[in-house]
Amino acid sequence: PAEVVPQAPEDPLFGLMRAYKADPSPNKVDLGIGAYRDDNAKPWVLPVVKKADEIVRNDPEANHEYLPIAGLASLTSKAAELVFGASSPALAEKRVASVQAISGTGALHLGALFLAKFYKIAGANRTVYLSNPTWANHHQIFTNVGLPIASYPYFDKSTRGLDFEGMKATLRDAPDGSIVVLHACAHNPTGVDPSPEQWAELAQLLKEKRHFPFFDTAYQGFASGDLDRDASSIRLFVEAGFELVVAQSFAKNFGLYGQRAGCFHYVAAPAPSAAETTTRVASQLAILQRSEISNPPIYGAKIASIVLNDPALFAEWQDNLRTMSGRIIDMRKQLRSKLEELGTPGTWNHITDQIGMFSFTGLTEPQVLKLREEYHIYMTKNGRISMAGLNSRNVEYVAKAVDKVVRE
Ligand code: PLP
Ligand code: TYF
Repeated sequence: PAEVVPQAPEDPLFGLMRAYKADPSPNKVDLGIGAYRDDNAKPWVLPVVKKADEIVRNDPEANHEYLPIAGLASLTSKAAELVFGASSPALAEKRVASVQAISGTGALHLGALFLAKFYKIAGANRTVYLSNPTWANHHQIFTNVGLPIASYPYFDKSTRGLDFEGMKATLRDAPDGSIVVLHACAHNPTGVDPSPEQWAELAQLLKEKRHFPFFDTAYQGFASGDLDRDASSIRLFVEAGFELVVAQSFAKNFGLYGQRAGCFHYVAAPAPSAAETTTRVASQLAILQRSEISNPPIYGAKIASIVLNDPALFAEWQDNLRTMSGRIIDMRKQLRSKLEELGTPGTWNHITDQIGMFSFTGLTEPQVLKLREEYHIYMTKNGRISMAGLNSRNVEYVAKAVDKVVRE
């Protein structure tokens, strides 16, 4: 195929990372990639992950054998409890099939592949509706398996909040039985989530339209610091009796980015035959997994499993999650108050209203480029900043630079 392969453009996010690394300025600030940094701008190995890692290393029985096709059972069972709640009727009724995946991306891909192969139901539409904007990789993940994609309005530029009316109108007009991708919490890139009341309305709308919910949960516990609260959107839909799927990542909430730990979950709608349906689905997921990756990676899975299965370590994990989410919330407050003290033109309440890893600042592309060229502050061109890139030493510098470019 040599002569027909065109040069592909570099991934913009990784291009940004490279430009940051190459910048010799001592003042440079990385607000690009969505990875947690501590107050010293360093990656943070969660103390609980260090402990679990020690346990893995010191296990005299440990080896490097293959995991089963569906992954480490002690992980997938607890991962399901984490998303759906330990007392979820869906779990008790054996309506959940869980498969370990290559982090969130691999779980999304496995789900996309599963739907591409089996979502061929009379009267249902195969189009996948994505929020506008969404995590850029969503477009390629669904397109790669041959599913058509469309978008629903999500972000309201004027309020820098949710365009709820626009979202509902498009989902109402969409053909019945469309696939709808929803960010469970801490929407990437906007940091804007529906309220509990809005989630309830969405569940009702999707029910009426017989749409198929595909949840992406990459920030559970990372958004509010409360694992249950960050899973409440998914639990609401499960309670409403949907058949749905969930792509779950442990990259951010365990800081296990490069270990590629995650799970894919299928939930059958409540019915007398639901457990049997789930068994059939699990058998097909195993076949897809077999041809894609044979079996998932073991190391990060063991670490997450140890934490999820030990009550003391689990409590410590929750504490570590509160450390991360708390520092991010504190940075939101500081950035907003410094901009307000400077009297920077515009309103800045959205910085503290938005949640999770990111803030959609409203800065324009020329302002973003000026911040990069003149102040060595790196963010994506859409004005998204990774809040974790801010710390007690650079937040003032960033606020002053933003103030300058906004005034120009
Ligand atoms: N989905 C969303 C919305 C994300 O922001 C991310 C990571 O940034 C992912 C999924 C998947 O990440 P990973 O494959 O590293 O788990
Ligand atoms: O939005 C972000 O910052 C993420 C970061 O495999 C990321 O896209 C990078 C690599 C990856 C998953 C997520």
